[in-house]
Amino acid sequence: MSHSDLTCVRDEFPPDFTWGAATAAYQIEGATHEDGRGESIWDRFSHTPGKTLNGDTGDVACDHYHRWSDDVRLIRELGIGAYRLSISWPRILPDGRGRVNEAGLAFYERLIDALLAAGVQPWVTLYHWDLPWLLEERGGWPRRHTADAFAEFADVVARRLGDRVKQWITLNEPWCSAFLGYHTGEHAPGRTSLPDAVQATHTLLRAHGMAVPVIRRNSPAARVGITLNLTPTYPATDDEGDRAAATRHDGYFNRWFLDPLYGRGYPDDMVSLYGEVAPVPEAGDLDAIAAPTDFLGVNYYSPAFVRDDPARHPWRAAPSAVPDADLTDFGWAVYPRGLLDLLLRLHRDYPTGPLYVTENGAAYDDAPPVGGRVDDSRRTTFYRRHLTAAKAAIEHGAPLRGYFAWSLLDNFEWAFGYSKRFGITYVDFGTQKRTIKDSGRWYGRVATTNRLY
Ligand code: IFM
Repeated sequence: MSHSDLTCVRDEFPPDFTWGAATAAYQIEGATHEDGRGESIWDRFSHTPGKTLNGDTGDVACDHYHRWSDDVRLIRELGIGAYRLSISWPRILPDGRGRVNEAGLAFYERLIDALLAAGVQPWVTLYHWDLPWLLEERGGWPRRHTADAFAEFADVVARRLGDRVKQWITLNEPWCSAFLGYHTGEHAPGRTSLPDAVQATHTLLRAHGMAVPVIRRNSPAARVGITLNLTPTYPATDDEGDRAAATRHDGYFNRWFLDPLYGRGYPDDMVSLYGEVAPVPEAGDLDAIAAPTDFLGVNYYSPAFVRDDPARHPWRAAPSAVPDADLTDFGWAVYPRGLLDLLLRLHRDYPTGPLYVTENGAAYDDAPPVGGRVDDSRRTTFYRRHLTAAKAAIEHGAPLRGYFAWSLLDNFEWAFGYSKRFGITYVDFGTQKRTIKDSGRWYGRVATTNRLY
């Protein structure tokens, strides 16, 4: 297929295509000390000097905990039929396990009921990075028992919401939880240990696999999946060294998660590279991880073009410029072709079942509203180009069934605080006023008419 194929796809999407927007609890809710919520690793991390830009925290964020009904109205106004949210673990189990906080469950129950009443399908992610702090104190994700705690959390939530929520995502982007949280230390809990990070991947995958049957038991009509941040990886040149570096980089970001999820165990090349820090699965672990799922969630932002550099970790290759790519204000290369390649590769190499793009979007430094409008044409172009790639993937056979814009709202962008705006809705963090951006109006039109403009 040539690059020009991206310009000649038909503009209509399949009739039952899911159109949504996504958020995550810590990034929007605020109210971190209210109604019995416990502390999470992100509360602790963001309150540690030097860990986030400008010392920003999620204490208030978009104040969604208080403004949720306005936000449901906003989703309705946009015209999108699905909303992906995450559940704050410490709001439900303030100590990580044991004591259940009824007020936390009641909050999500109200929200889900309001979404359903508005005709919006809730897509619920159980873990989007806010591990209860007490579990981190007991060893966090590198320790096996954290997977048991997650299964307990999944049970409590699915028991309460399982009659109404039909789409469940166990984990969001376990690569980030493990490697940014425990190896580079850029994310909470901020540890810098490779062995911890690699062990964390194993516990996270076990946690996913243990939660799948728990959710099914409590929510028999539900569909259950996992969301991965997948990085299509290309060698910078055709040089053998660069090609081998790209294979390792793909192993580190992609195959390390995909292979065990689809029953192949950890990839041998990566197990050898990790050497003595590679996890040693116990009996039953790999079967549990490979629990059959109903869909795969794919978060795509940018590709990796890489070259060999023996001075670096052998698996994390040196980055190289992405050819002919504009950059977002985050400095991420805009490369829609990567989404097409990724979806086709998943379809070719793994028995994923239906695919959903559960996040895709761009950070641009939007100016505040003028006359009730936010002119963010670069973001609209970003979405149009990526949706064209998504449509091309469908036409080439990829079982893509839905797409979620990241994000419904400008929000707390982790270590970058409030400096990066990903929203299709502008949030004035001083007044909490929401203004649908031009990209949001455009996306809403696409969602309601099921075609590209
Ligand atoms: O904001 C994040 C989100 O929480 C997880 N995926 C990537 C987004 C943009 O960085």
